[in-house]
Amino acid sequence: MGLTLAYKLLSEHLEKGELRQGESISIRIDHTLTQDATGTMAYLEFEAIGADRVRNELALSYIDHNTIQIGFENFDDHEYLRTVADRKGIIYSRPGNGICHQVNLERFALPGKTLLGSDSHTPTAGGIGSFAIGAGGLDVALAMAGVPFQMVAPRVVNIRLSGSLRPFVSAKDVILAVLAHFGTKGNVNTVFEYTGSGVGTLSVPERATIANMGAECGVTTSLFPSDDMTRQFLEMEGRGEGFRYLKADDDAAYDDVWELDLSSVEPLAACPHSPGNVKSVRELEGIAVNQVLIGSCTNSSYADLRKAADILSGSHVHPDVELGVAPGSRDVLMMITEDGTLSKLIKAGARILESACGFCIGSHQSPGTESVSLRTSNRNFYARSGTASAYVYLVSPETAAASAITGVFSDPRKCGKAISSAAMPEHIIHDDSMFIYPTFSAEIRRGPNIGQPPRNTALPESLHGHALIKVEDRITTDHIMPAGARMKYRSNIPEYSKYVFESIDPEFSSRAAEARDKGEHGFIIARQSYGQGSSREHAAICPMYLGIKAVVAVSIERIHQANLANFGILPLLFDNEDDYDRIGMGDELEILHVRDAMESGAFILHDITTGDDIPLHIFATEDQKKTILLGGKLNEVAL
Ligand code: MIC
Ligand code: SF4
Repeated sequence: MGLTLAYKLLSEHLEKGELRQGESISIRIDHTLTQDATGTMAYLEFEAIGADRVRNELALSYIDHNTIQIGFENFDDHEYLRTVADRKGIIYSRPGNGICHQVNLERFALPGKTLLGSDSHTPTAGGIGSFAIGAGGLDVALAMAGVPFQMVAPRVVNIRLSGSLRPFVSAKDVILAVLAHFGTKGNVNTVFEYTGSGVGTLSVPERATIANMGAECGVTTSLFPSDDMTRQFLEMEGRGEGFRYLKADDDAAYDDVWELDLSSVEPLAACPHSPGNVKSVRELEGIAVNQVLIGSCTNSSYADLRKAADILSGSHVHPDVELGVAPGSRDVLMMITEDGTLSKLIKAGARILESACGFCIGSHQSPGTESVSLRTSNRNFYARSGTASAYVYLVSPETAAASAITGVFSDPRKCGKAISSAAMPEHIIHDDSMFIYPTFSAEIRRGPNIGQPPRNTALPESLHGHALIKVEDRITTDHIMPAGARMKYRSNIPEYSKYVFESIDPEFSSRAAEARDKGEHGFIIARQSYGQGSSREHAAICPMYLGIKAVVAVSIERIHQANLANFGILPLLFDNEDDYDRIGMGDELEILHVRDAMESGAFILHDITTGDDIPLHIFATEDQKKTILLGGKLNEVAL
């Protein structure tokens, strides 16, 4: 039986363990990336473990999230990141250079390389054939120090593409079709591997859009083969020497196969408040739209903006609509400037936004009260836009542009315009002058907002406290740790901790801090798919800082589970799902004989309020159990 591409790449990088599905393995990491919002903590951790310089092949630090700079904090963070990069051997991508995943795809990602990034959309590079994984900052810090990355050998699902996309239907619609089929939960420790005759019809940026939003399904990564299309992309980027052909064996065995005929895909939209809530644009036609935003790491390539501009050309944005466009990289901005695409956008009334994450993470362009916002980004979680009452829909650039003109949800196939089919311009601009290469000499600068990564204490032998919050299904890391206006506190844990669960329970933080100060151990009770979405390890660090010792859930998503373990919080799962209903908010809870339970994996949660004993099991590898007992990786690793 032949090998999948995923297992070929894993076996090339295997450092420890047996490459059998479900086994715990460690792999060598070639490339790493961080962005500023997770990067400050990652580099503080890199320093805290005593690392003198990076040991992996290529380490990149991008500034793209906190670029609005209200107050001194963000600029200070950038200065810390710039100087620590210089000192430790990391390439620094200056603010203005673009969104990490888009820039990385254009300038650094290579087929066959492993990439670990402190951002959940790192798998974007799967579009070029990298084995690219999102992780918490501490795991990336360790990878930069040359420590292999621990993961579970995944199941591999084959998404077999045939046919080709019809005009006005785009890669965004393909991944929305994938999301409609696979959903946003239940895909932990899975790789989506794309094969079939349809793959060759998709450009690298289109593949990257599809790989990018695999993150919304919760998969470890998504992977495309490396073929002539990939070679052409790399040659145009002036990086042809990094090309290699890569594909699965013809008789590769997959855990599941799903066939999708690209010509059957129609314009789709993810409706509020989940990327998995997919409907056809046909069903939504006519809904009044107040805002249209084109950009983000999902859809901000040259071709995305070119298609949107072709639709907008000769028309003007509807008076009821605000239209914003954020090119994904400075290179894209220069290309659309050179070929006239930018002036089409400006003439149509678009507000040109910075090449950064911006609106996607709620840093600006928050929609109005109860208004409808159409975005080409990848997440429409509750309140993420900065306006809790708004209705955010995720759509393709084509649907976004068509709707911006009419002021209502519109099917782009009916817009009556002609659009370019060019995935790339004839001539690619690549200007690397906004990268700063390390000299190993800078003095590291730290502003007053930059603290130290907090350490947990070793896990006590018995836990005693209260259910400090009880939450429903699909709690995202945006619910746990808000971004947007609060993101400037990413380097200041005591301050950021004041906002844990802010959008669903603003009293949580003070309640938890009070319990912690009385010496209690806090419990979070959750249902399915807890910790979906981003890689932000702050969703573990800040609860830890507030005294949380255990998350008890029906299921926990991969990156968040690893972050909990990395900071010494117990990830516990109910043996019986229905037991979730037996624990009340505020119940007094206890777990005894923690070390024995760790050994067997079986825990009993005693609910003192009701007298119930609830069976739980730990969701952690043997290595993670050791880490949790020690109170987290910072207490474990010293270089
Ligand atoms: C996101 O899209 O949610 C983010 C902001 O890029 C996060 C990282 C972060 O919280 O800093 C992610 O996707 O991991
Ligand atoms: Fe930035 Fe949005 Fe992409 Fe996250 S999803 S990296 S915030 S553009």
